[in-house]
Amino acid sequence: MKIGLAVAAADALPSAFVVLRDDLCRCVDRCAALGYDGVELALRYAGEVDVPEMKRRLAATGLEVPCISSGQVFAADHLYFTHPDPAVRDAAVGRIADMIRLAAEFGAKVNTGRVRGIVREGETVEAAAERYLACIGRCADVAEPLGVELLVEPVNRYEVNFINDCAEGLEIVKRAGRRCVKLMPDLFHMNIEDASFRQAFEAARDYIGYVHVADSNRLAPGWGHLPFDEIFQILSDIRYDGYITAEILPKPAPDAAAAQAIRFLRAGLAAAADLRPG
Ligand code: LER
Ligand code: MN
Repeated sequence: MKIGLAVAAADALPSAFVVLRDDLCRCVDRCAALGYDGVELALRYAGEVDVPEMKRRLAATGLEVPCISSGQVFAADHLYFTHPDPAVRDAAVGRIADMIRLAAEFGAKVNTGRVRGIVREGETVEAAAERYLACIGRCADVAEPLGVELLVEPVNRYEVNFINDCAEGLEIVKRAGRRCVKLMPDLFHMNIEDASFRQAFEAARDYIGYVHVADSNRLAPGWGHLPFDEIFQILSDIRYDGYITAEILPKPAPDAAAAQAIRFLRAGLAAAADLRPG
């Protein structure tokens, strides 16, 4: 498993749940100094990234961009896949398609997170699901030839009212029926929505493309009350070998939180590997 950190540009809104807000290339240098393997870029527009300069920073540091995330497209611009207005859906798909083309430059995945949208008052979950699936299908048409995976992230009920737990995420991934569409469990949301970490991870084991980690309070792992020893063991048991990326709040201070996350996650993964039967 590799360890990433979610970051955003200096002007990102508070609704981008990231620990570092800085020039994106400087974020890469800061993550490298802390010992991370990768940097997840939380973007509003694909055009925020200076591709040649970012590639130079990645080559110089040996870091990767494993994922581009897109929550600000929903939170800042209110564009989403379940919207009743086709023009809004088209704009959301267009923004994600640009991020897919950007992700292809880096071998990254694209998290479609909150861009999934909501079930609006007076509408049914099924109507939302149908609009959502049509949009994900259009994104998959762009992503598949480029070899980019699209991630579906269950998000807790206090942020959206559609695709909240891993079972709902898994069902929609299966309904999408596209090999590039994968599930992205996030421990923070799972702690609210899923009855059992083990049951949820085991049910989804063949569909997981990426994992977000935070503690129960969205602070760095180790600073809340999630059962991390058990979670590391589950990830090892299901043979998950992708990225776990810390999506945490910049508290008590960005660098202290980022340092705690990498220290805690490296130690926990090493201990779980030691316990793994050969
Ligand atoms: C994003 O990864 C996330 O976890 C949400 O809470 C907000 O988009
Ligand atoms: Mn997340």
